[in-house]
Amino acid sequence: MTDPYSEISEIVNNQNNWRKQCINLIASENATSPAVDKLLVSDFAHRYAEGLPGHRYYQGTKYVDDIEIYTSKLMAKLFNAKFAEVRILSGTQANMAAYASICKPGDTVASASIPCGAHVSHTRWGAAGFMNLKWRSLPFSVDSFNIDIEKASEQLKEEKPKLLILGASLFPFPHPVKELAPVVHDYGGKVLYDGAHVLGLIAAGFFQQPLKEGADLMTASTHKTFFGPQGGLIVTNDDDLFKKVQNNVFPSLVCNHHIHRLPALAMAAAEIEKFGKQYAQDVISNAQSLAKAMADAGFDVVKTSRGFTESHQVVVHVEKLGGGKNVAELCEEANIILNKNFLPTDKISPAVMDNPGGIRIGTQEMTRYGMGKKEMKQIAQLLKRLVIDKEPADKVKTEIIALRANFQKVGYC
Ligand code: DSN
Repeated sequence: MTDPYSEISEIVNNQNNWRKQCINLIASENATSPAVDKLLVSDFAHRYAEGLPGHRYYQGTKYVDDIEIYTSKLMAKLFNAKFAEVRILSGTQANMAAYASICKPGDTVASASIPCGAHVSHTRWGAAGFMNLKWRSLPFSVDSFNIDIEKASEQLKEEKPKLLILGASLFPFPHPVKELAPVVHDYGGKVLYDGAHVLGLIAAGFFQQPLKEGADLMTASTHKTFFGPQGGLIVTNDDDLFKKVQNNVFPSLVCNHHIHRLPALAMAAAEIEKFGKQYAQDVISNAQSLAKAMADAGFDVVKTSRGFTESHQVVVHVEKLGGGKNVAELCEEANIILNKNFLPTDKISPAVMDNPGGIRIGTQEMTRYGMGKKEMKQIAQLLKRLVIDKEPADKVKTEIIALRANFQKVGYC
């Protein structure tokens, strides 16, 4: 290596420059504001502060205490919760802290299956299985694209899983928290809501209010519809549960909680507090516009009696267009970034594992860059020309770069 700084910078610049020319429709990402970016780099990045404010195992932590208290209070306030745990580093880790606070090895958890939207950490293939929890999948209705309330109630009453996990990664419609929480509470179980995808919408008062509807705690990541730095979150109103969560976060799951995230997270929370309502409204209405425009253009978009979507997500069947893998790769060639996704109708086999039947699209990042209904229609047309009409990717890419060039500034801040 002759000049490591230049070589490393070149890779970073390649990423920055390329992504400025892309339309990013990955549903689990977002862009941070200049203020959040600026606050992410500070002396906090070099420090340790094991323990809790006022009870640390290190000296030199008085300002860590200040920022941790400030951030926790703001996050709790945003979700009308008594407590917020902000030291956890990711959504999966947040789920692990929740599982450890409620379950013992060998206990059963129940969630949707992965094709029906669950995050892998809810299941036997991810954190739940890793922690020696048994996993049961919940019945799902393809028609309502949601957990089947009646059948799930019966199953929960019969099997009495210690923990019901609601919330999802493929998540166009609110989950039945208020319908299923009483069933689980009746036999002494607990309800966890994984709000990673829809956290920004929930904070703004949209989609659903899981704690109010009966969830015992909500876990999340902080960088999807909630446009903060990458990290995790747990909120609850339950004193005992919160103490357990805190004790599981440290010393079990996190020693160094990457303190430099916290000022950036607090800033993002302040932005959500001020601009979140308008942002969430725009994200959802953009998702609905994009879904309709794609359906009008000939795509097989998931639609129920409630419409196409009530979140940032649009779900599309692409089995007849080459499958999720091929469609996602073709889109990437033209600078549209989205992901292949299992769908509830997929019959799992090695071929489907590689090339599932769907794609998942999210409008939260392009909304933050200022795109609206007009641009959603343009994106639907560009997708049609690329995926249905099979126009050359290079030709479509030129138009995508031109469209994106007009939307470079992060808004709602
Ligand atoms: N993998 C993320 C998603 O795309 O849903 C969540 O962790």
